[in-house]
Order: sequence, then C-alpha cells, then structure tokens
Amino acid sequence: MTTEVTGTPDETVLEAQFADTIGRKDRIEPRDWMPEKYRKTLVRQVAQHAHSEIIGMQPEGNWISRAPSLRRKAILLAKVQDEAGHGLYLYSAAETLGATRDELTEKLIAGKQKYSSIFNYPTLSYTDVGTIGWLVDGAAICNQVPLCRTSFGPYGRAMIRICKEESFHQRQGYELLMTMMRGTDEQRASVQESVNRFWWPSLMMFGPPDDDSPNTEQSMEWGIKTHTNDELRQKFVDMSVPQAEALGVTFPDDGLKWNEERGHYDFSTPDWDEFWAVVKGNGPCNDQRVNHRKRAWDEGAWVREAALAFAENSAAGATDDAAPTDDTAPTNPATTAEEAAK
Ligand code: FAQ
Repeated sequence: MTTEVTGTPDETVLEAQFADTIGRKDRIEPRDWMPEKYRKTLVRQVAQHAHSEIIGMQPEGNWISRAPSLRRKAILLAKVQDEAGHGLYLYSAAETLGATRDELTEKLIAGKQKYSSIFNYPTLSYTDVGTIGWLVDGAAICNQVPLCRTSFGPYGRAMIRICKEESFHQRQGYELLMTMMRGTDEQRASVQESVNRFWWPSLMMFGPPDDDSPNTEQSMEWGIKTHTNDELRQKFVDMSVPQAEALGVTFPDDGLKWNEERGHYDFSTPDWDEFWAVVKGNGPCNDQRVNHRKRAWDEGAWVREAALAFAENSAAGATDDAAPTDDTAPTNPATTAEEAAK
C-alpha cells in the first residue's frame, strides 16, 4: 500500500487505512503510516532474526578448518557465507524501519537484544554440521516459509530469498548424515548422539508455548506472524519423524507417537526451564558467542571507518567531476579530491 499523506494527517484515518491493508493481507511498506508498536515489534523480531543469522555462523564456522574433505569444506564455507548474507538482508529490512545496523549490533553485544536460543549450544563434532543443517535449518524453514507472506514488505521479500538458500542448507545437512549412516557403526553412533543433543533445542527454536508467548496474539493480528509457535512446532515434528525413519535414527522422546485422532504426532513437553535459562543468558555457550561477536565488531571498526571514508571521498570526487567546467579557465589536473590527495 502507498498512502500519500498531505496536510495534517488524521490519525484515525491513517489507522483505518493501516487496518484495511492488513485486512486485505496486503503489504505495509516503509513509507506507509504504521502504529509505533507495530514498528517496534518488527524491529525487535527482525533484529533478533538478523542477530541469529550472524551469531549462527559461529557454531558451524568452528568446523571449517577441520572439514573432512575439500568437498565438505566448500559446502560449509558456502553455507556459513550465506548466513552472513541473510543477516545483511535482515539488517537492511530493519534499516527501512529506522533502526541502523550499528545501533542493533551495539544492543546485541550489550545483551539488550536476543538471538535464537539454539546457537548457545556447542558443536562437538563434524556430525553436528549435518544435524544443524537437517534439524536447525529444517526448523528455520518451517518458521520462515510463512514469514514470506508477513505483512511488512521488506521483511517478507528478504525471507523469500533466505528460504531458497535455507532449503539448500537443509539438504546438505541431510545428505551429510545419510552418507554417515551408510558408513561404519561408529559413524552411525555419532549421528544418533548428535541428533539426541539437537532434537530438544530445535523444538525450542519455535519459541515458548502459545499460552506463554506474550507477542503472538498481537503479531498474528498485525499479520507479522501467520502461525502460532505451537502450530509451527507441531508441523516440524510431523515433518521430521518420517525423515528420521528414512535416515535410520530415533528422537530422544518416549512420548513421540502418531495420534490417529489428531492426525499429528504427539510428543513430550520440552524442558521450558532450560529454554528460559538459555534465553536469559545462561546456556552453555552464551558468553562465548557474545564475546566473540563483540571482538569481531571491535576489531572490524577500522574497516567500517575506512569504507565510510572511501565512500565519502568517492562521492565528493563524483560531485567535483559532475560540476560544469569552465572552458576559459586554465586546466587544473587535480579536479577531484582523490586526485588532489595523490
Ligand atoms: N530464542 O512472545 P514470543 C536460523 C523470545 S534463524 C531466543 O513467542 P515472538 C537460520 C522472544 O523474542 C533462527 N529468544 O516471541 C540459521 C520474546 O522475547 P522479547 C531465528 C526467543 O517474537 C540456521 C520472548 O521469548 N529465527 O536458524 C526464542 O512472537 C542454521 C517471548 O516469545 C527467527 O528469528 C528463541 N528460540 O516469537 C542460521 C525467526 N523464542 O523480545 C545458522 C523470526 C522466543 O519479547 C545456522 N522470529 N524468544 O523479550 C520469529 O518467528 C519469532 O520471533 C519467534 C518468537 C517464533 C522466534
């Protein structure tokens, strides 16, 4: 929707137009009027999502130098690089809401903004690269495909591209595990052990149960979320069980069984105390992840400053170049700031 506002905007009219756009399941665009709470909720969610992609590079990045073959190394490098790209699309979407990347990163390293709980668990073996691809990217896809239709245009459009890449990530993980399952007993045991560790944290990625989710109701009304946390968690369980069977592994849950009446798998309750402990900063790797991000941010300051100075100099040079020339004036070879500096 594009609402051109002239004169003094009447808040009630703008609110009605906003509600109408949401009701039609149309997109809200950055220059449209939006309630302040809608903007804040989006900044919170998009920033958390962007931070997750960037922090999410660490657990797998940890294994790049120890990949078992050149092929696996090339795949992992490409995947981790994709995650950096996802973070950048998402920070750009947040920028259209008036939140700069610098400001959001500062909040992340000060512990004022969150990132996904899943990245606070360690990667103990190369097998974990496969399990993260299968389960963590699988959960991310389940959660993110509906976000392609989210009500805020830049976020939805970023998600379309991200989901295509996540799909490759999930397949490479499943293929890695499938290769190991065709290997030795030791390799099969390693896959099962890794799946046992990642199953419950993957289910927690969908957020707290609906009854305990303060944001879901309003975010659903605004079309930011189109499914609840529990709906997506169920979808993920239903999708993963046949994949586990094909792979030849089990999930560490005695309560996992098909419920004919519901047409879904029943499963046990995740340990929500563990989830909240991790979200509040007390997971196994919270300090390590944030400290590493802080170090990279501090050590990269000179690169950001240099890039900015280069952009400013180039812009100044372009302006000088574009200035009309006075044919009668003596020729001065140093016409741009850059040339003058040589
Ligand atoms: N971890 O009221 P709700 C990826 C917080 S990307 C930490 O239900 P909401 C790609 C929540 O922020 C993974 N915190 O919240 C990849 C809220 O706190 P606040 C990231 C969590 O927003 C793969 C409070 O709890 N994906 O994996 C978590 O309506 C492999 C109450 O919760 C996204 O961010 C959690 N798991 O629903 C990269 C997707 N869950 O801020 C590398 C977009 C909840 O009020 C390798 N986000 N919290 O203090 C969403 O869909 C939603 O934000 C939810 C949470 C569903 C995550």
